[in-house]
Amino acid sequence: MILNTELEYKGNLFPSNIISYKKNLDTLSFTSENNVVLQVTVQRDSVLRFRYTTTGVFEKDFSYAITKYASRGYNFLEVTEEEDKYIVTTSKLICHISKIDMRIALFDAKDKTLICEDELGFHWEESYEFGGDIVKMSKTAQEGESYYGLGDKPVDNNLKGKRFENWVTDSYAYGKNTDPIYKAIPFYTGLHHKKSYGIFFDNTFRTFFDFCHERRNITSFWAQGGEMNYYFIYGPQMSDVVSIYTDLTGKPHELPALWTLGYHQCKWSYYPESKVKEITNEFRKLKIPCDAIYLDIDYMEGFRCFTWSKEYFPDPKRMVKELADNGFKTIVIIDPGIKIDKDYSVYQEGMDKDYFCKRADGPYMKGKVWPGECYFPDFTNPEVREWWSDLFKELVEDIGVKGVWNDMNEPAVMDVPGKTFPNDVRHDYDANPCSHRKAHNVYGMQMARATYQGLKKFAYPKRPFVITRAAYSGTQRYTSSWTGDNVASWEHLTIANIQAQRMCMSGFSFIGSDIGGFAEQPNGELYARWIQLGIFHPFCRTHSSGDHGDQEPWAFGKNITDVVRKFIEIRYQLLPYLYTAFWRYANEGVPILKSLVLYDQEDPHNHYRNDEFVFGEKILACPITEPNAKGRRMYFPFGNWYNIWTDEVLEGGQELWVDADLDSMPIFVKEGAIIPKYPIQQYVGEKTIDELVLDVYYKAGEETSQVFEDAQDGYDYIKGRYSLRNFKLLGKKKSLIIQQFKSGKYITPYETLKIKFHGLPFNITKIQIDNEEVLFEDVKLNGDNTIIVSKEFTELHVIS
Ligand code: MIG
Repeated sequence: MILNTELEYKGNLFPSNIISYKKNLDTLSFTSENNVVLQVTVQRDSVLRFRYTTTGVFEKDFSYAITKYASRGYNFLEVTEEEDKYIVTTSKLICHISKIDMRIALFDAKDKTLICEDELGFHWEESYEFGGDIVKMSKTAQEGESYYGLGDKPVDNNLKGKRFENWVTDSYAYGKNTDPIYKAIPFYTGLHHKKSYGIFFDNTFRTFFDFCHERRNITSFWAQGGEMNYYFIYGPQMSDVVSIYTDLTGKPHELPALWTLGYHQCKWSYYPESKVKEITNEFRKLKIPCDAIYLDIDYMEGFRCFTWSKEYFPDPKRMVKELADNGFKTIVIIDPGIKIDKDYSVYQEGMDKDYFCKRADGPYMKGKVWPGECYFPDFTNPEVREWWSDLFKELVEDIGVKGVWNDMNEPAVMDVPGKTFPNDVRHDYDANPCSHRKAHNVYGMQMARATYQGLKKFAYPKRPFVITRAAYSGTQRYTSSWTGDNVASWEHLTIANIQAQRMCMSGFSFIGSDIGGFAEQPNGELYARWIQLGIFHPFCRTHSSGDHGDQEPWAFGKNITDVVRKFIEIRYQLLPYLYTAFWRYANEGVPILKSLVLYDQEDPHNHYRNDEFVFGEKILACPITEPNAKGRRMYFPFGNWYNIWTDEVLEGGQELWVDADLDSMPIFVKEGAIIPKYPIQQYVGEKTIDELVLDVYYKAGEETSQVFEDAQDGYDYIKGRYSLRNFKLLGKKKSLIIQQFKSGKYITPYETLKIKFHGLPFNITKIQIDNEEVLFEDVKLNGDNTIIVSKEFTELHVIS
């Protein structure tokens, strides 16, 4: 049995037989004889919400995770009654609800196969200590079932056989299998018989998930309080499950400004101003592209948030401007702890307005963090969030800071057991007053949200940029994130790879790791290999604890600097490709990184792969995660793949050796793909883009590709000022056709496309654009099969 309390007063309790059923629009309520109510809400044809109470009445329905923009509505809904069960049918799902015990079974509406089935189903224990229930759910694992998701867990992709806990925790130098760490994302996907579904357990208390660990064929989840309240999402494609989960908990509210996808440099800490300048100038001198420079806690006066050290940064506004003139955006850290200091205005205001968290019996929640003894704003109070957002006025509007980094927002407290607030601390929880047991997992999320509101207000008409360490489901609407305090080890490079993939399949794509490792020191080889992985992460930043020496791209000698530069340049060339992937993520919830299982769930080899992943739609990457490697074996998913370094084509569905000395890495492009590229820039906006490069990879057959562009910042794209190129490629033995369908009102700054053909099986003898033959001189056809054509073409034929 699932044991999570020592207070076995009554043991597990179960719903008894259903005695009544009511339907109210999309919500069906079933009441049992012992007063359990199960509410089934049909959110969409493929999404059912299950909510239980054991007292006959529900508490107010409130969630920080679910966005008000979530899609709702279904095509078909029918409820029928049989002797032993109710049957709820939508166009995608059939749900059986057993009359004797409320147990659930879910089936695919089309082929009637079983997708997910309760074992004991919903059950609970009464919580003597806190009141309410410890709510539990158990389901039967299906034959060959695998499990994925759960946010930042530093374990292999497939979660089967393991148990996890969600309680956001400051986890300095965590390791493989450390649990829990910084994030609480109680969402997983199950996969069996080539069909995938997801479960989002929207409960902010400490939650637990067991995937066939305690009992081989049982998957269960439970929480220390609150409601059994979960969403069942049906695919059957895992990529659809993830998109639907992301739709439910929210896509980013705006696209990231393009510069945020550049390379970022960070350290604890760069100070004083002269050091910051030395670093930024070195980037320009060595021609290593970089867009952002970070100031960690030492920029403040005694670690007081919203202040500057007069000694180290006498004139921040001038400095930030000078950095901006050199192409650097300044990003500063802001922690939640506010120093207890009666001469400090943020503290005074917080006290006057009664905005700090308090203990159950009235005293303030006092805790030690960097500034010494602190109080902590209650970010679960909307009024506090509003106040907090206004505190950014000077930093952002006046000084010109372009992004804010929220750290320690688990919240972390030093020198206390549990490293966080005690359970009795009170929170507003948007007018649903509660203890820290319920608010803990969302505290950091609400801080990041308040910070986001501030940036949004004061950066306007530019887009906000926030980065957070702690997160709960839904935090992806407001901010980017990193994986916390990792270690400079080869094992951690592997962990970073899996964590980024896992976050992407948990609805949170704007993620990266501290490149090179935060704790301890990498050698040059490890740093270079980490950069190679890092350029394929949506958020790309080097960061280190700084107590062990330098961790800039040039800190490991010229050979390493050259490798690092080469890969950061690849990132900058791929910016339009990555931006298009972000647009798909922000628009449709499509994850930016796709683990192989998510890319192709039909191939059972993919169910246990960890290292290879697809970046965007078309690029397959696999980092080297061992020292002294000249290459590695990797698995290729089905399809044909071009090696980007050699244009050699490899057939998927097999494991192969790939050469990759230290200056290389296994990177492949799917055949038929059209990959857009910008010229190398030292920072976004350095150059006017006067030509878009399209790398076209021949395929015998059809393939579509997209390129999304806009002003790279600001909100005009929402009003239709974007440029979307939809390409359709059709390759035949002796010809290749590319059709272009354009939409959007944004006029790109370039007039021409430079098209580079890879793998053409014939020599070009004729070229037609929009059905007219053109002269080779006019398109500048050269020896490497590159042509230059007007960006407006609608159909391009190259013919043998
Ligand atoms: O107790 O601000 O994860 O990125 O450099 C350490 C100092 C506090 C932890 C963060 C790390 C940051 C560091 N912080």
